[in-house]
Amino acid sequence: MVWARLLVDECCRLGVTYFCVAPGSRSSPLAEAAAANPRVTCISCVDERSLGFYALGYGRGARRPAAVVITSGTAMSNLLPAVVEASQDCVPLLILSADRPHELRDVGANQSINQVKHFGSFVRFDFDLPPATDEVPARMVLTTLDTAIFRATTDPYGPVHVNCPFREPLEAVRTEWDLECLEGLSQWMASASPFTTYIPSSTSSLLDGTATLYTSSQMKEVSSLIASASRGVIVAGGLNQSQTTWAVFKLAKHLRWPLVPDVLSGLRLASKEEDMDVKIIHNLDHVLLNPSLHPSVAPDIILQIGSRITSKRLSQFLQECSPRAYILVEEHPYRHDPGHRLTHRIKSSAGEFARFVMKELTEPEFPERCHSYGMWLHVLSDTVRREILFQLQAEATLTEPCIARIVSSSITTESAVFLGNSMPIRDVDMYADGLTDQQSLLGDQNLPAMVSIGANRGASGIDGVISTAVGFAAGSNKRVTLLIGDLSFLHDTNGLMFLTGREAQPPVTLVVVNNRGGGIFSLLPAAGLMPAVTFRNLISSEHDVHLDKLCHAHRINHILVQSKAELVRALQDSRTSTSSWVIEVASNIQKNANFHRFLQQAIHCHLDRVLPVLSRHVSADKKIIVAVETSPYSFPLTSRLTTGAAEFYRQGFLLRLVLNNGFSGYGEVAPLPGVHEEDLLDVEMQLSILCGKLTGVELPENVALLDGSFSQWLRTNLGPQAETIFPSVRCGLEMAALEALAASHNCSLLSVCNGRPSDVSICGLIDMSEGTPDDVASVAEQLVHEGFTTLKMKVARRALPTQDAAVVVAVRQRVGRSIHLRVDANRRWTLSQAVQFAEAVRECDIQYLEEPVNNHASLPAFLKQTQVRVALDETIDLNPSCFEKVLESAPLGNIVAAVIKPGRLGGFENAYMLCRLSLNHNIRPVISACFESSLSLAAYAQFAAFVDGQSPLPSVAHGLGTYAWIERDAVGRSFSSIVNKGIVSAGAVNAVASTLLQFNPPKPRARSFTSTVALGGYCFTFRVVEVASMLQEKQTVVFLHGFLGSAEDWLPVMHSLASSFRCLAVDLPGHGRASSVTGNLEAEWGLDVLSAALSELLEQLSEGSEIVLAGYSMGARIALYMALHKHQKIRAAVIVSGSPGLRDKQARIIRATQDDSLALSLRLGGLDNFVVNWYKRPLWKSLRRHPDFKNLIASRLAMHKGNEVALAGALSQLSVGRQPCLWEQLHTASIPLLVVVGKADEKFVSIASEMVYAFKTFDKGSALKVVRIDGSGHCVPIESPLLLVQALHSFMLGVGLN
Ligand SMILES: Cc1ncc(C[n+]2csc(CCOP(=O)(O)OP(=O)(O)O)c2C)c(N)n1
Ligand SMILES: [Mg+2]
Repeated sequence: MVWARLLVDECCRLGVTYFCVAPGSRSSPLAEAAAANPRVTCISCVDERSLGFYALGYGRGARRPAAVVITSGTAMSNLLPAVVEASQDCVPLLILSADRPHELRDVGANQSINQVKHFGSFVRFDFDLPPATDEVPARMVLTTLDTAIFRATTDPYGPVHVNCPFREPLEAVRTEWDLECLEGLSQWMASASPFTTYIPSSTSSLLDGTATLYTSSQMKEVSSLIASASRGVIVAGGLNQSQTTWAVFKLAKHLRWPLVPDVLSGLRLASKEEDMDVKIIHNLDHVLLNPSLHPSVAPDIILQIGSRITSKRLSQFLQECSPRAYILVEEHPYRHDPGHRLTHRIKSSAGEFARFVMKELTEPEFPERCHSYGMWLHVLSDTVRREILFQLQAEATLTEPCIARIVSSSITTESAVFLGNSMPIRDVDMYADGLTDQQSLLGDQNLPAMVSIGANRGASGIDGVISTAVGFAAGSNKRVTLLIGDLSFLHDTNGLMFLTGREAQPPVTLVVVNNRGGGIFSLLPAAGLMPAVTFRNLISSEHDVHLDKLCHAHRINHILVQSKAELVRALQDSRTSTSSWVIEVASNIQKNANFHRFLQQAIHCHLDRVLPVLSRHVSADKKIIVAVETSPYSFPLTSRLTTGAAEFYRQGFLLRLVLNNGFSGYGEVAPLPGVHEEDLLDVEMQLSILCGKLTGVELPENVALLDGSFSQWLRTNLGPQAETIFPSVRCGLEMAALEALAASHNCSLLSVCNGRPSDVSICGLIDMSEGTPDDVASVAEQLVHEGFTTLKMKVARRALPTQDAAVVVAVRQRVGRSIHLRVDANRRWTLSQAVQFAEAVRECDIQYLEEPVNNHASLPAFLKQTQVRVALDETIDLNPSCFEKVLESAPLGNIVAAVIKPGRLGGFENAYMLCRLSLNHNIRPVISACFESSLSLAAYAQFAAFVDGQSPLPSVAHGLGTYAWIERDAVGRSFSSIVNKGIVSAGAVNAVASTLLQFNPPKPRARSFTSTVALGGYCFTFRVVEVASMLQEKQTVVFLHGFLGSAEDWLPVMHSLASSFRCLAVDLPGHGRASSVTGNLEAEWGLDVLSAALSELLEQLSEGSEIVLAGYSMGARIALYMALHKHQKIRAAVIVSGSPGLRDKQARIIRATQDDSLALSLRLGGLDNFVVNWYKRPLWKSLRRHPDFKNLIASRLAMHKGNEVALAGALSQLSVGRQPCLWEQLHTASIPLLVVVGKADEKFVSIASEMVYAFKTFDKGSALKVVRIDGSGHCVPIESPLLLVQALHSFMLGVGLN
């Protein structure tokens, strides 16, 4: 009765209120329900044939269906003539036939015939409901009827049939039902609307194919629902065209809703260079592993575009999260609603729908209500993404998730990918990363670059996959990479025949994950519940087929790969090959199942660890960095450093990072000679640029996650050059940032990272380069007396290893067995020396020997020969990837500790990654200092407490005993004062930073002035910006900017070089605020006239000293011209992204004309248009993605507003087409030239190579040096000042300046 009433009620809600009821018993529940419903009109007739025609007539007249209620058996057969007519003439009609339940079918039961699909092809929709039961959600009855009526009433209209089996008793008697089956119905019960509202799109104009109008009030309802969302999410299911995908992307951007992409949407593998306005949630699937997060990630409105979702976890979550509305947009009319949850079903293309919503909901009415929800999803997904990356990297062997990741990373936008069913498609969905810049070969249009992607997900068969993929390659005319399982491969080996003998068709690379069976089944709960043999033979179908021989039979290239590196190489090789390849990747079902479980567990734990920080990240007030200042320090040491450096003092910089909330954090940058590659001057230059660049930037709370978010933050704000920050600088910045956050929350660095305060034990450090064994033993005894239980001694300091050993033996005898003794050889011994030492201290029970040998290749041999426990230090400092190599080759178990120095490794985040890597191998991390001040020691102690708290192994003493070397500190309260018996409480170190003693940031030193040069009827007024060196008698560097630029472009570089050079920058005519040319205005002033004027200016500016002239782009051409015209004051020239001009006369004429017309467009079309179009050129591809780009545009507009005519003049006069070609003169240069180009600036990279060639031809190569700057395109001074400064500085040193 419940179902009958639901059916009748839903009919009424859908406008079907006219019921034609034939007599019968089985149909009595429906008849009764119809009669009981006040909205229903019933009519009856004993002849079902007549009743059918009567209903047909009603449908013809009303253009909406009548419902025919009919009993089982031939009663319904009598409806066939009416159904046929309705079908042929497109008249809506609904047949509700009662039936026997399944157990009474085909058993000779009375009045029972086969009613399923009774009307054959004459109905538009046909469905056999299950017998009414409480085991199925009741809403399924409603969605079935909604679909049926929709199909009956949309083109082509026609009859539909719902077969309704009823079990006895048929009369309305009370039975116990589990009310759970009514779940999800409350909204329906409270309203008068159908459960799922179907909305067809009506194309009003077929001619242009775009103008689709949704006029219905239902669409108004949809748009107001969208507008009311506060936790709206767009789910992009399988979409099959890039246009569709972009429509979804634009819609997400417009609504500012987070976008969850399925792997088949194209957006899951889209470019990683994220448009900041769209939050793409790549890893929601794994976020959902934490059920505790479900309430906070649950949306209130789901807008799903494209119905197929690969992830079962995501699909289930969407079914169960009870949104206010669940809207599905899909072009076909079918019911894709496995959970029976859709509230709105829009039959439409994504493009039409997106256009409608964007038109309906315009910007001002649409506040950023969903912003914080989107942020939340994004930070969760992002930290999961990083954790996945970490775990995949940390696992040395090639796992199936890693295969999916490597394969997805090998695809470019020029190729396509096809995904086999079972685990391949799921692994790519879960573990792929977005495309990198190198993979996006199609240029950018402010839309994400995407690869074409295909899969057979209609029925998800493992059959015919190879054949489909080869056909996909032919159809899309692209090289295809197919990722496929071994069983799927075997299922379609005939498909291999398509790979040979196809003329001029794109090749296919088949990556076969051979786990020798159906790996997917081992991931199911049933796997462990069945006898193993049954499972192997009948479920996972394990086999031992030789795939190589199958390939051989088909004459197809085959390669077997076992490791990450081999897979990467095989994919690279196949990409450049013109034939198809089968890359067989060896895997193992059990290992794969274990790794999947491990990965999911790791992500679960990771989320637990980071959640408090993430919650703060989305809820805390915005923190803006208002200043980053540095102050140099120098403090005396008690004795010489153990690194062997000669000095008795320590130098570095203190860093203060001030936030807009008034709180500050302090950091320390102190490169240690002999340990760091950078020196003080290097870090000073970087700091000067970084302090400027980070001012005004938001400091997000998630930098405290220690999961890679700090790196991401640097990259977001500094662009690719962030990778080039020196480790000591990076560590100081991170320390200051974390301390500033800690200060804002009135807590410690430790708790800002969500660590628990605990005691940190510290190891006493003994320098034993001098003194007798007895002397050293006395020092050790003293330290033990102070409370230390672990001591570390520097060995390899004496002439013979046996002498070092003698000291260790003496110490051991003096301090007794209860004290841990470590020794550190700092890679000073050969293998045989180290072995000699190890033999001599065999009885000393050394905790570990750090870095025994001078070459890490001989470490395995040392471990084999001696059985001594070893710790790694410099080996991991030099290159963390060495760690993996050492672990691969060394017998495990004997490497027991890793010495981890945040100062050397580039900060806490990097250090923590290494800690986790070592912990994965049961190696204990020992946090150590590089002889920094107490400020760093306090931070390191908290970090050590954090690491101990995350480690499953018992903690060991950390290497912070260097405080004993500090004689006078940079902070008032020294670290030594809080160390008690070799232990420091992480809770107590908090106070150290607040007692900073000296902090004197140097004042900014820029000024500007104008200088006038009169020359042959012209009067040039130049505005000059000067950043003076603090020191006297320094060389002068004069900078010239590029077109549209100004002297200010060079300020970061100038500040950075200011401690070594006097730096000046000139505004070129037409640019900047005050520079101008007056006088002979009719005549042309070209490069030659300007150069003469600049020569005169240099004369004025030089103050008698020589000058280095550095120019960028247009400025570079001027600098080169002047350099080649032998201006006597110019000592050297730097050409950044510059060229010697055009060789071909015709090309020069064309270029001059082009520049003239550009100049005209600037004058007529205005500055705004001009600037926008100028930066759309391919030359600026990487600049457009640089974080400074938006500011750059704003400053260009502000700088040149009102100055268009002069600017246009400069564009014409200084056109490459008007300047003389300098190629032939290059070899005449008599001063050193430095040519700098961005590596991504292909055009100028090749110009630079040609310049070298032009030089070499005349045997002068040594005077022209080319530097290619990593991570930069054309605009090097903006994109990569950090590396540019280094290049300039070393060039100037090289040519004997400074
Ligand atoms: C034609 C067909 N038969 C059977 C299935 C059921 N099925 C789904 S996955 C799978 C195992 C696939 O094994 P493999 O291709 O090696 O992938 P793996 O599970 O190892 O990732 C099977 C038999 C199917 N989807 N299609
Ligand atoms: Mg398999």
